[in-house]
Amino acid sequence: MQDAFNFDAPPQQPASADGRKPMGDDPAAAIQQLRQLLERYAHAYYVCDAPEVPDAEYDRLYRELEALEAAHPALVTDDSPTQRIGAPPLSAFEQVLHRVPMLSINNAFSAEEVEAFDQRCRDGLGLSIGDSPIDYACEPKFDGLAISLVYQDRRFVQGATRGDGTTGEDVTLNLRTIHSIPLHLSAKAPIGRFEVRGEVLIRREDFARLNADQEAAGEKRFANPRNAAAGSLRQLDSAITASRPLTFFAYGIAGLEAVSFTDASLPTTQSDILSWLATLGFRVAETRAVVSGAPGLLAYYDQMAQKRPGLAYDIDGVVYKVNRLDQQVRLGFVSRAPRFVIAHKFPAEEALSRVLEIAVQIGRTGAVTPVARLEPIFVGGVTVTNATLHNFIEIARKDIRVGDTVVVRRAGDVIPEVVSSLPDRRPLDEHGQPLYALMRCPEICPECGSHVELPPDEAVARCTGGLVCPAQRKQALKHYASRRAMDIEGLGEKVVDQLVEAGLVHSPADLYGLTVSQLAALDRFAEKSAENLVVAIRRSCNTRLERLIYALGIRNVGEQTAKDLARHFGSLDSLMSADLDRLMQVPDVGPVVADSIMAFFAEAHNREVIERLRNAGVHWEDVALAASSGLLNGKTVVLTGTLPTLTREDAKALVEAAGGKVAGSVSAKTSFVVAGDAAGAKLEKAQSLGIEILDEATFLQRLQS
Ligand code: 9MJ
Repeated sequence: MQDAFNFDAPPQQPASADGRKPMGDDPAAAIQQLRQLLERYAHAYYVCDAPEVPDAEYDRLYRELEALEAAHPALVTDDSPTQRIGAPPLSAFEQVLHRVPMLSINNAFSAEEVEAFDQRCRDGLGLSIGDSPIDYACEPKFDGLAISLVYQDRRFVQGATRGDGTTGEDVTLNLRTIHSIPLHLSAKAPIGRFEVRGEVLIRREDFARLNADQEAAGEKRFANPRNAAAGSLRQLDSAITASRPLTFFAYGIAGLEAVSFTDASLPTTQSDILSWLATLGFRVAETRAVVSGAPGLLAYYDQMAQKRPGLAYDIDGVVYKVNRLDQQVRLGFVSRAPRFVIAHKFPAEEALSRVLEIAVQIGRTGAVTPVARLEPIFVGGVTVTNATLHNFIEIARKDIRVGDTVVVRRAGDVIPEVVSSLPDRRPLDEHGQPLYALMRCPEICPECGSHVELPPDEAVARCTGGLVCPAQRKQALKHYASRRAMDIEGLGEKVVDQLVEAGLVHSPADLYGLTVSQLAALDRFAEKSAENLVVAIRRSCNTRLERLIYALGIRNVGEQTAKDLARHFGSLDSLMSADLDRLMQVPDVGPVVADSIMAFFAEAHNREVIERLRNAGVHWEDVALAASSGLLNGKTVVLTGTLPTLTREDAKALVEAAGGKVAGSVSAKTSFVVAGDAAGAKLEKAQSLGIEILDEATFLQRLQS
């Protein structure tokens, strides 16, 4: 159990903290009370997803029950919560003959087939055009294993798999370990024998955890939740089943006609049955609905297709059932399938194909991704010819090679992926050896020739050619121009796309050669915005070292690290020539960051980009060097108006880097004022106090002096 719990639990009685009455010397009554409490908490946790008490409280009561049962073995019954941990292993499963066969249901794959189903039901019920539409109960189609649970006088006595529909396997001991299967039913349930039908499955988050645990234990991962559920239910050792996070959803009953109801009448519709099962303590689909006619069915299908990715469990379609049970009886069966039910399947999410080639793709951020080129395959509702293999560790783990027959998965709008390979269909050479070797991660980026690095403990390899790699060009330029980097106003995502696509810009240095007429020739570019952009680009020529370092887009070097590096090294040249030891002297720079910096400057491409920026007139060193000189130690500076190239933030940083302080208002203590356009009251005050006033150019000169 996990820790989130609901504090709205019913008020507790004063008798004890958990509301139990003292039982004196009556162990049977004490056991009974403990079981009831534990069942209530387990129901809240496993069926309602709304825990009433913290796990520790459940565990405490559970241990108390265990101790009492150990002291009084005669009082142990097989419906006690302590019996969910599994029984001694079986040598084989017994066969079970289903008293009421577990029928298969027909499938529909299109709206036309659903409309035809509705028409068949109408015909079967003798309804004509003027008659009302049929009401249908709609449910998700769980992608698990069909199970039948027999309750005799409210106690769970036998559970079986569907098998061939007539005979299944007795998996009672395994099913007993599933917390969402009630071991006995409340007094609301009828006396006598009836069956609850439903599906055993593993929820997605439980599946992810299960596979992580499998991996940690060095065991094989399961291909999907359905396989994991099937494997778990087929264990002869129910202790193994008990360790698996299985869930049961109920969707029907069988044999109810034969039972006697004490305080309730028989349900008359499928939707009543589901509500009734919920009151008996079973989990039923939250997303069920009653709809009218074929349009209602199709609307429900669309709704569920939308909801599907967000559901806690896998579904492979929806199920439509004529809601009224009397109408179901009138419709009857045709060749082992009920006429009143149909499953409307989602397009299959998995299909087989063959790997023709494995290509390497470089993502916008430099991630090196192997991609399988496939024989075209229709899966998830579209034809797929490429599927991701994620990374080279995954390729090795799944052992996927060229020529292999593979399972391809396309779930919803998610990128298609290769899930697994069928090794026995692998093409072999004349010596029985695989025709193709396992593909390894390339050392050189196929797009730009830069080195590919695979940081230790990381699955994803990356091209180090950020600024020069065509695959990363747009992303690198967007970052270069961004506000916290070179701050080139007007050079946003769309403009970068246009510039790259028009072949005008390959690397950041190309920006500085752009002309107004080149820009104005681009789509949706007015003369004025072209002029503004050229001015903004020119302005960025005059920058600070830390901004440039950040703008280079070195992996693992964010804004703060860029600042730290600028302060520590003072010039780009000394940063570029620093070794690992020197880099790691910078506060907060560890081996990973230091490695990224070394790898970046080791690339000739990257050094060339920097050289080209210098040649294009971008400068950073001088200002930076002067700024760290302590020239303004003890000085107070006031900034006012709009400066021609520096932002307020930059100017402040320069003053501070040189040891000065920036004040918000002018006073006799002000050392000097830096004034730009539209400077107002502060400028006047400085003039009246006779304080020195500098423009930006003089201010920068002074820093460099
Ligand atoms: C599933 N698989 O979710 C039925 N099912 O009803 C639902 N299967 C079914 N109903 C009658 N929701 C036979 C099978």
